[in-house]
Amino acid sequence: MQLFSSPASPFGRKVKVAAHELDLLGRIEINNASLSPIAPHEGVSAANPLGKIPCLITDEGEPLFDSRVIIEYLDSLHGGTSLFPAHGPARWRALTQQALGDGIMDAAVANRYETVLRPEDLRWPEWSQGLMLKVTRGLARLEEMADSLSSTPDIGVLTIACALGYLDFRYADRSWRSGHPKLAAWFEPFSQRPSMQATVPHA
Ligand code: GSF
Repeated sequence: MQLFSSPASPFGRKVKVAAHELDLLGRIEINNASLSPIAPHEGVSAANPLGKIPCLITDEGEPLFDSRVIIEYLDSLHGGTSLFPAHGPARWRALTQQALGDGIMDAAVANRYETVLRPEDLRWPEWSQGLMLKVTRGLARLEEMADSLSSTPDIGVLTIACALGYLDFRYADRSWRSGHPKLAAWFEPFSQRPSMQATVPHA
């Protein structure tokens, strides 16, 4: 399989962490693609018309996107313990945690485009503030639920961990740990997992 991703992509990291936890990393060749909404990557756009990473090309040549679909696919190949709780409240909780982590990453990535890519004279501070308010509120919710966050990986907590890792990478100045002590205490051991250590984002 081939995975279009980049070392900085939080959604790509999500897929890599999942692949690592599922012991499938050895079957995936990583194709690093540098791209942005204004600088698409030809190979990625050919596979995913949305022009986004991560995008997985299966051994059968089928392109799969986005991170949610790719991880479900990898999980289906695995056969062992699933990253997706099978049913009941645990399943809906994990999927909602995934949605929360994805949403924090979506807002943080969009704000990065707004504040780094967009020409300075076209920037709109209220838009940027609105995006970062989603991050702030998301962190507050995570702090409230920190006691119930699993210390073993499932689709929910691995997404949350990638979101927090992205804040460390791109928004270190915002020091998310301050004001979120329980969340920080949960993240500390989780971030030491080999899957997380092997995928620390970089430029
Ligand atoms: C989001 C992927 C995404 O925003 C998923 O895979 O779960 N819902 C999707 N990817 C970004 C890179 S990143 O920040 O991980 C991307 O490809 N941006 C380029 C663009 O044109 O938006």
